[in-house]
Amino acid sequence: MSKTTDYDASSIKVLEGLEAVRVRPGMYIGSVSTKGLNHLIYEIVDNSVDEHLAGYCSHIKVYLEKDGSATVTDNGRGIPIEMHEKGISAERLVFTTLHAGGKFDDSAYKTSGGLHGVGSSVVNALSAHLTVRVSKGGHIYEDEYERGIPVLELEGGLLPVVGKTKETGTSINFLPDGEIFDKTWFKAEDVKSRLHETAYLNPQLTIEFEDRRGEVTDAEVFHEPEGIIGFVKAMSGSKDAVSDVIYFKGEAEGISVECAFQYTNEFHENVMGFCNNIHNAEGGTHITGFKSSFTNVINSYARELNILKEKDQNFTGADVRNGMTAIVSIKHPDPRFEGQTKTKLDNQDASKVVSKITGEEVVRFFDRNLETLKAVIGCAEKAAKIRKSEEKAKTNMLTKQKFSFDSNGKLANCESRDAEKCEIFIVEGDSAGGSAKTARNRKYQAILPIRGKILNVEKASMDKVLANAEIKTMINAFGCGFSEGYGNDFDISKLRYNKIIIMADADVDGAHISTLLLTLFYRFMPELISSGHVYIAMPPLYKAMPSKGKEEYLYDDKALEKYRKSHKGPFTLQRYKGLGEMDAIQLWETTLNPETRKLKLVEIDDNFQADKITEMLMGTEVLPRKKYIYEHANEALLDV
Ligand code: TSJ
Repeated sequence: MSKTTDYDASSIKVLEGLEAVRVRPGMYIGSVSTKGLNHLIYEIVDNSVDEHLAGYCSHIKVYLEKDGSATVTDNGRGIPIEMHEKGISAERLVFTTLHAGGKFDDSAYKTSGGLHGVGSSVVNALSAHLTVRVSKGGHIYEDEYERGIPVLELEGGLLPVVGKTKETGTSINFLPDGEIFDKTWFKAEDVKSRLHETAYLNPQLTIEFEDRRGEVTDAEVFHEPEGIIGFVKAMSGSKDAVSDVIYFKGEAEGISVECAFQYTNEFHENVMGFCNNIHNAEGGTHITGFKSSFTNVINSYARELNILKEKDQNFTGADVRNGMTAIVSIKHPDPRFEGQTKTKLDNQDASKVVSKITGEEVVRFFDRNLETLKAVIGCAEKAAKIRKSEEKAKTNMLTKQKFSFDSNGKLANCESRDAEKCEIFIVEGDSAGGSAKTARNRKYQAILPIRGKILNVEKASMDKVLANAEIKTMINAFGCGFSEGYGNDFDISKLRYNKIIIMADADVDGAHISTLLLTLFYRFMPELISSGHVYIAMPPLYKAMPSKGKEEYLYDDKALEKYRKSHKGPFTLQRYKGLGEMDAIQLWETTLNPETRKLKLVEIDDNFQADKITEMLMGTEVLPRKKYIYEHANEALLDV
């Protein structure tokens, strides 16, 4: 084979690879929602973080530009530009070959891990336009792509020089492709939060952020020399601290482990796992190693100190972690992932190593800090006491529930037991609930009407939560139980419905009800959200009825504006004040029928941020909530 044919063959392969990304973007970046869009930035930034971990980069800049593009710049060595074996520059290979990211990378710990760490070629394939600037050896080189395909013809495979510089580094500017993404507006809050997280995990790194899209530029610098200690402090926030932040690290079998934790007077635990600086939303072996070892250590101390008597049962893991915020961050040379979203660490050696180091280091600390130990055991005792009284309440409630459940008959269940095909609609108001029961497909669609506002679980005590009729019915209907600090009885495999759809009016009250329900799910059944089972129905605001032609449902004011512009001739406009105003047929067409309805998947971009925001929006403190609401008043109400 001649050299040219070789090149042609490889370039065809490249096109096929990038095309696969464009056909199924979700496979590579999770989704084409705002979450997937933001993910493009993280994919690019992670490359610069790799360069930092290799020891060559101290600054990263991330700019959201006025034209909707994003620019990521680092002061590393600059992507290699020299000719590679196939007569194509190394830089081109990076941007056109799937999984090429690690090829030139000699650092032991690449950040890329799991489903999402597939790199720069994916971003390139999903960008309408991408420009690369590499500064090295006194020159600035440039290359360009459109939808993943190189724009420039290279002379002998060499990149054009566009300027001179004394610096080195890489700069990427990319514009996400509107043909691929639902919306192409990066969400600055989410991007900032993730960059901040990256700064905590890389204490020597400085990350500059600028949102240049508004009238005034929003600029922030993230530099967290305290590392994960600072991260835990931020997670604990203003909560009443029971202990200082405790920190330890260690290394074994080529795996390095770093942990920081703190206790506060709160009834939640928040333990976050990271592997090679990537957040593991579904946890995994490092987390189980940490938890099991920690539980053992606390129980042996409690026995030794005679706080647990011979007849007493051990504290449960959840008791021991009552009030704990913790980060477990490991570096693993060969991470494997499993789980619904491939974010659950699966390496068995990680569990062993983390467990061993945690055991040794926690004992070393508590041996020298008895007061802290006693305070921590105090938190566990409090939790155990509440757990025991609630176990009683729960047994009572579940036995009672079995009776009231069938007799009060509020839930109109579906006939099928095939969870994959079943849906449950949680409907605001008895009247909409009634119409929905008539309109639904009874085989696969269950309807649960709820009256008015449900209890705000963020403010209520556990026994109040469990006594609430609406909440009981939901827990019972979903079939998976619930989890809270005091024992995890939640089992997602028992879920009876593939989709849980919140159906509330498109007004302030409706949004409030949605928020209350989401708070309930987030606190007591978080896996429902993280594994993508929770949706919000988007009922239309208007129906346009032209004197000639077909009726049309319009879902927001933008759609109405468009309709007014494009529609010729007179039409009557009906405005829906609420779901209760629709008859069964309209309700079926607009909100129930899977063919025509609009649903919004509820996603949580960042656990840390979600936890903070939930607490702020639904908790007892009023001032921070006011501030947040003022600052976000112009955003879409349901854009969770
Ligand atoms: F991947 C990417 F193109 F998206 C990207 C890569 C984006 C950004 C913003 C930065 C980078 C990047 C890559 N920054 N630094 C590097 N470094 C290298 O690729 C590099 C340079 C030199 C050597 C060497 O062995 O000399 C090795 C590597 C991996």
